[in-house]
Amino acid sequence: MSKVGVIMGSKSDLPVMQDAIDILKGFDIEVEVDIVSAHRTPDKLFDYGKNAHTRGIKVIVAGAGGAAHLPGMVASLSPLPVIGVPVKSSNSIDGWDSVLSILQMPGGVPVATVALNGAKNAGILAAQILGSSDQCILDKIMAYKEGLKAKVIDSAKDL
Ligand code: RP5
Repeated sequence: MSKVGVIMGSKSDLPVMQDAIDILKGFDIEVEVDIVSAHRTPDKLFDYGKNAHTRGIKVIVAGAGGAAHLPGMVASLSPLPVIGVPVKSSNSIDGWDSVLSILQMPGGVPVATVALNGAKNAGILAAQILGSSDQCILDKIMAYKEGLKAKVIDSAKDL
């Protein structure tokens, strides 16, 4: 079965990254969660980036804050698509540091960057990537979108 790898630079990122884990599990997608620090565990980062695709992971969601090198470094090492989540962490100035560290990648090494603390959208995007070749996941995403639509229409009834 296809898996999504969710990694983060520190356990302190988990309250934000949990949104990606929850939405993926809601789509019944298997998630492998780990803490991989670009700066504190560089050897683990290299091992993860080089080997994630060999154990069924199809997409990587990587979150980090401040000098957020994890998503870009993983993207440089892995053939898999990488979705970056900028985290507003204790060492962020205002969050822009996290955003720009992940967003401004050089040509040839893409990281699909979501909004600050936007782990939920990262999870949905990872599911959509898997869904492009898996009808069962695609059906769940279409149902999810129908749910979004129904909520908006319901909310307008009370106005
Ligand atoms: C980054 O530094 C981590 O991704 C985290 O967002 C931030 C702070 O880490 P801790 O000092 O809380 O472990 O590398």
